[in-house]
Amino acid sequence: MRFPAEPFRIKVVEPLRRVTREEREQRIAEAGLNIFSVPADTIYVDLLTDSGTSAMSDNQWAGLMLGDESYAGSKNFYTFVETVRDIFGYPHVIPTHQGRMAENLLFTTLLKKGDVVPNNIHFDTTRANVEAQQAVALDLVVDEGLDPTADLPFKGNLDPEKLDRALAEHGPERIPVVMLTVTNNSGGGQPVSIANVKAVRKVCDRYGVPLFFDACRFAENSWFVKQREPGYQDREVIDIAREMFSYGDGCTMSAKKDGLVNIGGFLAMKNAEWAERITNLLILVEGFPTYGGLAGRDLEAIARGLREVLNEDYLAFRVGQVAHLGDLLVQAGVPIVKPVGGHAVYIDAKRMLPHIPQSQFPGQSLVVALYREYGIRAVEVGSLMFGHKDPKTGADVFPQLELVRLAIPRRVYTTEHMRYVADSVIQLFNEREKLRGLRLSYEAPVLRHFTARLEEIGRADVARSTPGRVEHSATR
Ligand code: P71
Repeated sequence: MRFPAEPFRIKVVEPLRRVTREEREQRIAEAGLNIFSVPADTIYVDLLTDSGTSAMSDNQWAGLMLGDESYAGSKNFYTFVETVRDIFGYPHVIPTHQGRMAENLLFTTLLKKGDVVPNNIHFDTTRANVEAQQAVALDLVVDEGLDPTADLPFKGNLDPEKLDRALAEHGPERIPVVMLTVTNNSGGGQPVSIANVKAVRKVCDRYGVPLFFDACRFAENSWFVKQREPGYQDREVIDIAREMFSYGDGCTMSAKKDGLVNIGGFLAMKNAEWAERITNLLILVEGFPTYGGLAGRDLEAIARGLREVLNEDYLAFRVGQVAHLGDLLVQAGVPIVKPVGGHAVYIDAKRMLPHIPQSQFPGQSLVVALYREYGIRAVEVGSLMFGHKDPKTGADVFPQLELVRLAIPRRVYTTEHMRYVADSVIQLFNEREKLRGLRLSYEAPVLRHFTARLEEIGRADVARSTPGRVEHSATR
């Protein structure tokens, strides 16, 4: 598939250190086969996350120099508020240092014990912040959103019938807010259609419940609407975003994604009384309302990033680059989640490595091999991240999906980097029977994937023993 070439040129470069396979072998062993514990400067292509890893533009860097670091009333705050109001349409804008603080402030203010929050699929931090209030996080994505092989345009949609049933069952008094994550990260970066937003809004109205967006990847979602939803082909992406947000009452935002910055976030909403309560809390935990845990220069960079991310040449390249990586893998027969999402390609490790049972972490085995052989960092989204012991029986419970996510930072890697990643994954795919299962040697009681240590069962040197292996000179 062809897609537009990079709509930017490179003015500043960040050299990558050459690391030998032997060093990587040692590093990953020292890390207990946990990719979170590997030093980032030993990685060639880092696809751990698209969050906070964007390259800023010259325009954003210039904005940093215009940072007004006054404690109160920084001019950058006013530019930031004006920009958020213009795109999102919500009058009350509250800056935070990143997305999860926006979630924390919202849920601390709205939720009480036993409440229920529906969402298409809660991202981990959103779920954790709901549960921290002893409330229940309900995932109500359409059924096809959980099928990695269903090649459909809007697999991020929230099922309005499931939402209706949840509201009828729990009662609107126990559901203070309905959330919609755009794009749906935990479901593979899949978009939500405007028709679905409207349908969800209708159900919310029937019960008098407000609707909030988890808006991290709103520009990528709006781009998919333009590409895929009938009636939107001739609309500007910014207008699609404005229309989408017009059906909501507010949003939480991690600007580390579609804000094109390395740190920052915000809350925006219509309800003045909520905004006042949240602002009082903000002063306690983040700072004065005109900076909210950020420097003035950060607010300027976010304001500029929010405009740049809606540039359609940028979006065509961005979403096209991610799709291109997916296409290269599909052509070689590598099983991935389809269609490719906006910010990442998800490899289906269950189908790629059927000889490794889920109890032996096939996804993590692939993650380890990608780093050791090729210097690529991916992240497991499967049995290591979500597997747990049943509290009653003590039996192992594994998630339905066993995925490896290749998240692409924005404007950071070239298409040649994508080819390198594709070649590497394909090489491992062709040698897949050599990958071995893993077992845990240490696990923490919660969020174990961040600190777990593992070891290989029946260790086999995959690529080193293979004659004719492609040498990637960049990392040798
Ligand atoms: C991602 C992240 C960042 C991350 C978070 C936790 C562990 C590893 C990496 C963050 C999101 C997100 C959505 C939909 C809220 C947040 C939190 N995603 N909603 O995908 O995807 O934002 O990081 O600014 O607090 O790698 P925050």
